[in-house]
Amino acid sequence: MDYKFPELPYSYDALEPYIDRMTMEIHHSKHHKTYYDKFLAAVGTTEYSGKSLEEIFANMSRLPAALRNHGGGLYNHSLFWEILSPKGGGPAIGNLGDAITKNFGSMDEFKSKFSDAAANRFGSGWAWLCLNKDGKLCVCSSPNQDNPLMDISECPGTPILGLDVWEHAYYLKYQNRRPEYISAFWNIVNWEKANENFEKAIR
Ligand code: MN3
Repeated sequence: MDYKFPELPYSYDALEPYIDRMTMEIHHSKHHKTYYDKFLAAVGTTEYSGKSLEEIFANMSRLPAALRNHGGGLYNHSLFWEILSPKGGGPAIGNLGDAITKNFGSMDEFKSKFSDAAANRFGSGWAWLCLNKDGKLCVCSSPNQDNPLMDISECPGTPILGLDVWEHAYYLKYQNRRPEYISAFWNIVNWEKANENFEKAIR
């Protein structure tokens, strides 16, 4: 397969004022691009060259750390850009909205749980909404560029929504105020895309 470095589905300034233009430009064109380049270099030396990221993640425990860090960085950011939108925000929609209410009690309960996972992740990492193998939604966080698709994950599942809580994702605008960045995130969540991810995951 061809590994793809995706264009953003909106302009660098489209998520203002919640995420500023300079953060988006550096995050996408430098950080994400570097994960992509280093992933290509790392995967090229293994038998996994050409395999899907999902297949690589399923065998992560047997593979070099460069694939974990850069493959994770490639996948996680590609998902992240898609679940953000300048037209986002509001409550979850469709079957995902129903499943959130069923699993967490209410949209507010879910948001609070997810926000806590994002705020309490020590150091760099991600917060996730996943569908686990029992068909239930769950919230968790992972360190560095790990994700729930990796066989080493403490919260295995299929990611529906992910939030980058590395400082590079928010420091220029929010400095040490990670909770402000997390609460701004809810204004730009692309629930249409998240619902698509959910529909694919439950199939
Ligand atoms: Mn990042």
